[in-house]
Amino acid sequence: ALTPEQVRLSKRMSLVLRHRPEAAGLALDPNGWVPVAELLAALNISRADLDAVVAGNDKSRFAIEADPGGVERIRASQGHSRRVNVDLGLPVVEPPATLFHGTPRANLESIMRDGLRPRSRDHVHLSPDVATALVVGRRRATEVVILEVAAGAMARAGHAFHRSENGVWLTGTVPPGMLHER
Ligand code: HQG
Repeated sequence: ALTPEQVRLSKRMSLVLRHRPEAAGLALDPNGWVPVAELLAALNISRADLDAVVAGNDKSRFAIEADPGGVERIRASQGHSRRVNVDLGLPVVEPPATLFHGTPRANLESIMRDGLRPRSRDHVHLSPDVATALVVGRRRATEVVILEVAAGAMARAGHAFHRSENGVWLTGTVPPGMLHER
């Protein structure tokens, strides 16, 4: 588990790599990557600090790889704001028949009317299992509902699905007819 200080750093990295790179004086490339050395300098942290947070992260939120020139780069695997305009370049993949979404019960009426919308993010985020969906919903409220999403039917109707490097399912919107409360 991460120390409280490492959790704070992880949240700052999420902010910078998903939502507000400019706040740290950074620019992400079109696929969301930034050179590791630039991130270290911008956040004034050591490589050991970074590696501890990347390796210890409960959801593997960050990915590090070498770019084609051998320079190490890092990005958030999912969760980006639409305003940063990142294309993760993930392939369209066939989803399982059912995916799940955990949300505060207070959202239910609106979701059943309008469907699931990405709001400020790039995609609607869906979970592969109920346990994960519960964790996602409980970030925001104690009373949560689990929605079953007819992902297989959506795919057949032409909706694109992607799976992030850390196993989160991403799609554009979920129409109300493809949802029901579990
Ligand atoms: C709700 C975390 C009313 C939606 C998680 C959610 C995930 C509606 C909230 C990732 C609605 C948006 C994303 C509608 C959607 N009416 N409410 N029509 N459509 N909503 O945070 O899925 O920890 O943008 O149900 O694990 O909660 O950051 O989405 O409650 O993977 O790595 O609007 O964030 O990952 O909230 O979470 P979010 P989310 P990290």
